[in-house]
Amino acid sequence: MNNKNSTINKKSALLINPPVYDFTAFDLWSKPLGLLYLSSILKQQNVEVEMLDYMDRHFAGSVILRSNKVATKDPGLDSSGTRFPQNDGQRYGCGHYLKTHVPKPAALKHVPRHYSRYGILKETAKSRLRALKRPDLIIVTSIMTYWYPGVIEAIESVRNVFPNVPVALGGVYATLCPKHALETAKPDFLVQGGLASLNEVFEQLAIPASVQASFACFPAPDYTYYNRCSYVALRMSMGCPFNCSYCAQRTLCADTFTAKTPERVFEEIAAFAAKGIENIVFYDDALLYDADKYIKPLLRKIIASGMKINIHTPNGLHLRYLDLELASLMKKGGFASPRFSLESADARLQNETGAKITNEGFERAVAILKQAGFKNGEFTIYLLMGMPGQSLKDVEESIKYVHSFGGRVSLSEYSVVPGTKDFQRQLQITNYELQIKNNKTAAGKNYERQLAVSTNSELLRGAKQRSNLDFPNAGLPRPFSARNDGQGRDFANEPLLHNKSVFPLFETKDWQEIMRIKNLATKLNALTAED
Ligand code: B12
Ligand code: SF4
Repeated sequence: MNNKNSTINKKSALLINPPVYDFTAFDLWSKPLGLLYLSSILKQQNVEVEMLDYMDRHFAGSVILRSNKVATKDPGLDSSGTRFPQNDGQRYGCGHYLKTHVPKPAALKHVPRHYSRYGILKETAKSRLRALKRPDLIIVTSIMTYWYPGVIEAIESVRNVFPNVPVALGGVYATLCPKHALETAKPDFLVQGGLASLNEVFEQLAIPASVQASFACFPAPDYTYYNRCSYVALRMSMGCPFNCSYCAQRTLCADTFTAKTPERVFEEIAAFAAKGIENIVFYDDALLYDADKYIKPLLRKIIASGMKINIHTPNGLHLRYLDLELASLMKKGGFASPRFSLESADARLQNETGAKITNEGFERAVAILKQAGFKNGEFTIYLLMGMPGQSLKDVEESIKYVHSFGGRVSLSEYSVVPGTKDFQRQLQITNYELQIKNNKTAAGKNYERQLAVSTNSELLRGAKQRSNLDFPNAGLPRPFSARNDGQGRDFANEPLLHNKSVFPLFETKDWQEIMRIKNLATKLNALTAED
């Protein structure tokens, strides 16, 4: 085949990371990693690829949308070759997005907070799109389910500029809410799950079906689209051996744990470090799993190479896999402020939600961290707030507990995520409540017993014992307690209600108490840092 023909026949794809609609958004090392892997895979198959990332914080200052021709430039440099500082005032490359206040959608009217659109402006995006050549396929990703308004906006914009080009939608929202996504965002086709289900995309782009799509064989993610890159996110592995009641990783990553070899991941990191990237961010669900085989050899290589990088783990690490050798390697290898998951210091909640850790395990791990050289305040512990059956008192006690061991606390507000055990339970409760509502005679004394039977959930029985509120309201998501209540508050069919800021399991009267507890965590963190 001559070169001219191969260029003419070359297929092209346009990748889109939509803007975000939310109460709050901050770039805590957030990149559309699925798309960036997909970009490398498509380029390997000789597909011409362009990308528009609405959430690129440094996009506004860029002169042209990067094309493949200039895409190999150092991501630490701007288009004129000037090196930019690795962050814009925030530590380790994190920072604020461009933000525009917008009206709250009906389903969120009851939440007393501003609602905003984050990301590059619609007009800027449109003019960038117009500067591109018509692709053969448009590939849109989606991250949080409750960010779907951005997906709708992106698909509408891209269809305006490129009518009749097929649009494929994938990612977390598409995988967890496929029916909603098909009906609401209306892509031409939807891809659920990881890259193992890429057949339809490959078909559109005339890629042979034989292409291997196991994560272990993925190339490095493609960061060539970014004029400035203050950090690089990647993964060593996909999957996790646990199956916690609030987590959808089994639905997203299938039931397998797959990892790249340490050699391969080291090469990826070394290549980024050579381009001036100082902050490496792991998105793994279980980065420390099977440590002797994966993370330990990787860290040994990083240490031996002498490269100076900071390693970040915004997705909490497993405390149970820590041993002294691993903690020492983490310290020497550049873990800046490792984040671990405890979620709650309440043994019963730990057990009921998946038993990934116990307090004994936590205390053992903290002792190891300290032995390895991590001081008080140099490690962060995630706690969940608002789990079913969890009272605010539980949260307060957990904060004090973590602090007493020298850990900084990062509070994560609980939300019900589709594709999880908690979501299924919630659905059962909601359906049961509806029955009660429609059949008043079933209410009353039988309610509690029937509820427990219908959900078969230890968790809910625990809710009654622990909460200060009167059952049956305790542990039940008030805003969701009736489906289709005329205000769109239907958590099963309205992903906006999966937003963590909705505080699904607390009543509005608790807001002040919630703020007090958040402030307590902040105050204790400041004290921990001074220790
Ligand atoms: C890393 C991570 C984060 C990072 C940032 C992620 C980001 N990019 O912005 C941080 C730590 C900041 C974060 C925060 C939170 N997260 Co989070 N996070 C994850 C995690 C572990 C990985 C997501 C990811 O990027 N994966 C990497 C890429 C490679 O995978 P991917 O995007 O799914 O793409 C794959 C395929 O779908 C495909 N693909 C992607 N797009 C497309 C498009 C097409 C067309 C095709 C063909 C294929 C394709 O390619 C990829 C390769 O297989 C997931 C769990 C998980 N295992 O997925 C939770 C997850 C997404 N997070 C979740 C939650 C709950 C949160 C928090 C709310 C936690 C909290 N209470 O504070 C916050 C919310 C932050 C906010 N601003 O609102 C939930 C989802 C909630 C929801 N309703 O959607 C998840 C699923 C975890 C869970 N609990 O089950 N998170
Ligand atoms: S251990 Fe973490 S990643 Fe694994 S299932 Fe539980 S919450 Fe999800």
